[in-house]
Amino acid sequence: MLDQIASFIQGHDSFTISTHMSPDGDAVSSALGMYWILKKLDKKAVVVMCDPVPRHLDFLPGVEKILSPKEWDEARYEQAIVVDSGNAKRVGDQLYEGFRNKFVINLDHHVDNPGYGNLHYVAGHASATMVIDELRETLDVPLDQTLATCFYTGLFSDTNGYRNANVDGSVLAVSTKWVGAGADPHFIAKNLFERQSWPEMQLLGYALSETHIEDKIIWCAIPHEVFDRFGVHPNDTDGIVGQLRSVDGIEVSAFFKEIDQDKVKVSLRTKSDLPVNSIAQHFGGGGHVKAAGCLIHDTLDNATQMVIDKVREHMTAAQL
Ligand SMILES: [Mn+2]
Repeated sequence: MLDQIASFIQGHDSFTISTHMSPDGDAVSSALGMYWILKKLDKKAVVVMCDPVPRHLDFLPGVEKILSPKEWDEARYEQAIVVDSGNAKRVGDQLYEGFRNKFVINLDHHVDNPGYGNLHYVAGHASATMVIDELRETLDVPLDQTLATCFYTGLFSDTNGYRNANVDGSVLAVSTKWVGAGADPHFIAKNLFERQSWPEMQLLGYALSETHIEDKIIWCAIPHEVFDRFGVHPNDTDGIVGQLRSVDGIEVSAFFKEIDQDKVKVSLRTKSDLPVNSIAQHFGGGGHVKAAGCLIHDTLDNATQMVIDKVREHMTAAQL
């Protein structure tokens, strides 16, 4: 399949690249990695995302070129490449229609990806950037510092700083290759994990004061007005669910953000073997076995209740 995708890319001129809504480190890095590969092949390319890039990713090469849906001139870029998005709708409502009219290449590492699009390559790698690097090799584009920085950032971010269960020798070997090509581990780690703003830290304090723990489940729900009160964008709080999971004895952590009225973004994490992506799928979302999410159109209270009930149900079934 990679060969077919590579020859399709070689045979066409202009591409729009996108990724999932609320883009994280791997989403932005794999989209930019794809962008730089296309540039090296002298293609016309543009990256568009339905939500803004989190502030701590502003060091990535090319991040300033990323467009919002309003800035995107859909007709100018004929083909579409979607990276790191487990299903077609996760590109977001503002982009989904536009992408439906295009030839779509789906490059991903989510095991529950149904294989949407006209061509797809889904490999169960630890990051989408590992998938993009494979495509780079197939296309014979040389690795350089720009690409290596994007690739390393996606992998370091999606493995939570090499702490996830899927970190093995191949993950470290590919990282070593990228460092050899110029990726700077300390610079990337500082940007990813040590750039919380003081308001974000204060919001974390508030979140902890509103956190519940019951039966090895930890969760916290943040109403929309709280983000306004602290002056923090909901996209800049993705670290909180990981902090919650880090509590000793916890199996599942859940973080609920009311991003708009009756629009609740849910993040789920586990450190047990309970596949949280199957819980997210029940609500129309998805993701990885140990990290998944969904968007629920209901009140914050209802969404919280429904998801926590579902988590309990799955934990009981798994005898956790
Ligand atoms: Mn990813």
